[in-house]
Order: sequence, then structure tokens, then C-alpha cells
Amino acid sequence: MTQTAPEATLVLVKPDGVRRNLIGEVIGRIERKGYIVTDLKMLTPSRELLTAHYEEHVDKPFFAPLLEFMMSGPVVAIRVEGNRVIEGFRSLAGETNPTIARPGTIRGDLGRDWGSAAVENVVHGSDSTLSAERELGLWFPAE
Ligand code: DAT
Ligand code: MG
Repeated sequence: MTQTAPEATLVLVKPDGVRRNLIGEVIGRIERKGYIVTDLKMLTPSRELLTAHYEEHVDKPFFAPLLEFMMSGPVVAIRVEGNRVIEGFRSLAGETNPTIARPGTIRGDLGRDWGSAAVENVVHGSDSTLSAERELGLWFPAE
């Protein structure tokens, strides 16, 4: 039987999550679900990296506050593997807006919408195979 490589996704613990000491909480939920952490690092991302990462949002009104928020402190970038992990982590994360994200999800339990500036929704997760490959290449470039 041939074995296919497991799917991989990019998870970010955003600056709000790092400031609030929620790195372990996020990784714990990933691991308890059965997904595997295969690479991890902490960094304060540059404007260039974030512009590439959020390329589909460059023309949106929330782009500038989003970048300010994402550059406001260190983030933890995590490569996570597992069967259907892209979809599975998005399910663990919950809806983008913490106000309507369901309780039980990371954003529903922990995210904050202060009504101004950027929503503090704790995590990022890639939304498709294509974006996962692209984003993993940006955050974990081959040495
Ligand atoms: P997601 O992070 O759930 O994939 P997205 O890719 O649409 O959501 O947007 C990226 C980030 O931008 C999101 O985590 C928070 C912010 N954002 C998205 N839509 C927004 C909006 N309408 N107002 C303010 N911030 C928004
Ligand atoms: Mg997205």
C-alpha cells in the first residue's frame, strides 16, 4: 500500500495570544485533537512577510489595522500535520469574528472584539491546500 504524505497547515498564534500566555492553550487543543506539531518558531513578523501572507486582503479596509496588530509583538508560527488538518484546524479555530464564533472553539472561547482596530482572534489557520503550501513556504522557507 502506498502512503500519501499527511496534509499540513500553517497555524499562527497571533500577538494577542502570545501576550496572554495562550501558546500552550492553542498547542494543547491541536495536540489533543490528534494533530502533530512538526515545526515551530517565534518571531515578530515584518511588514513584507505579512503583506505576502495576507495578499488577498491588501485592498480591504481592515488591512492596515490588521498589519499593525500582527506586527505588535511576537507570533508563534506552527506547522501542523494530520488527515484533513486544514479543515480540521479551521473548525477548532471557529469563525473569524470572535463575537459570533461558537463557544468551544479557540476564537469563541478566547477571542476578543473590542469594536475598534483589529479583532483579536488569537489564531490564524490556512484555508486551503494552495494557501497552506504558499503560507508554509513564507513562514518556513527552505534553508
Ligand atoms: P480568517 O483569519 O478567519 O481566515 P480572513 O482571512 O477573512 O479570516 O481575514 C484575515 C484576518 O483579517 C482575520 O483573522 C481578522 C481580520 N479581518 C477579516 N475580516 C475582517 C473584517 N471584516 N473587519 C475587521 N477585521 C477583519
Ligand atoms: Mg484567512
